[in-house]
Amino acid sequence: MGSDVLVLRPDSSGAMTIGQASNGLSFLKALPSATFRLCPLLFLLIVPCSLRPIHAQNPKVIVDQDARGPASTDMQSILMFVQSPDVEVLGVTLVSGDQFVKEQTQRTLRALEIAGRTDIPVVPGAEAPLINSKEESELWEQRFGKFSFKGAWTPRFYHPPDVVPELDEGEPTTKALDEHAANFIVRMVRRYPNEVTLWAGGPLTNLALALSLEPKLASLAKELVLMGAGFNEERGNIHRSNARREFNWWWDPEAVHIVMRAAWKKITITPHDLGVKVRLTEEVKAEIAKADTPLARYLTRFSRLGSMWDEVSVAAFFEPAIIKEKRQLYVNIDIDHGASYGQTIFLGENREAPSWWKPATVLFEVDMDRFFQIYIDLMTRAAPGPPNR
Ligand SMILES: [Ca+2]
Repeated sequence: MGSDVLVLRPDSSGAMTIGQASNGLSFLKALPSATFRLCPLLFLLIVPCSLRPIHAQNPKVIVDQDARGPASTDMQSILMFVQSPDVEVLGVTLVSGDQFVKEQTQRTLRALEIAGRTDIPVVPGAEAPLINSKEESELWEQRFGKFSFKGAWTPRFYHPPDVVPELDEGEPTTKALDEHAANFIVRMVRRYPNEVTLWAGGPLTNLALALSLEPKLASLAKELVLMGAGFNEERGNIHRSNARREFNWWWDPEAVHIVMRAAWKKITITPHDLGVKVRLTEEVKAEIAKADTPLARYLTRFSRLGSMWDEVSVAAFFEPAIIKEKRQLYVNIDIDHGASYGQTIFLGENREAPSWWKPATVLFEVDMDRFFQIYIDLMTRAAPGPPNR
């Protein structure tokens, strides 16, 4: 591994590759089934419902997430999926990251109760990264400086993994599935070969474990869509030294390394760089507050202003036409346990990459107006209820 990292650590040369032209696939060609009926109630008169499914069975999705709650970017992205009548959510699988998985499980169960989607299985997964740890992160900080955010390890709100605080949003009455998330992912992908989109909004530990259990997982899945990685965003991400240390990927770098070398048919990445440009505002919250639904009341009470990292990834999956700028890049992570541990590394499509690096479509700009139409529409709908299966 050491030689890989020495050759590929990108620093300034890596940043230059980002300007190269993309020869990426057309999203509309690549995702013919992702043509969804999303007619925002607020904009019905001016926005045609141009993306309407004519055939089709709804796409099957497993939502793998570090579901901090209540109403974080994590939870709102889950809610966008479960509010959509145009996808079939096979399950919500949870992984420690922004919070520990036991707390996330309770908060996700509660959010799905509020949304009226208790038909969707909630499946807890990895409590800890494969190799990275709170203790190692503290040793790293002693050498290289403090992180501004460390998810569940962040000192200002840290509690042990087994502790589940009282939930302000109410305690759930439903229960999680008695199965590990990695097993659930393997089971679903085997049951529906070539049909399942794995959408990952958190660290990739569950997917790495699933790949270890089923080496054919990547080729059996339809595609991988994820929020993670950091490129040239200037605000330093979770550490002032470098904008390529994005939280999801930093939490479990070895899992990223395993996942990004697997044989996926297609990888789509929404990086930190895009998420920080899209921010929840009081105006958008006010539109949601007009809806008289339990979900709208939950969001009005608990959602916080700020970046919408994960929601953007969901909207771009639902409606690829909102994507205004994307690039084909080889994307990976530095797993050298020194100063560079957990940094995104990348090469342009025309650069020579090691054979195990897979090209990914990386999104850098979306149509913001249309994004908010999609978000508001989904969050103000009545619960779609369980699909007819
Ligand atoms: Ca997340």
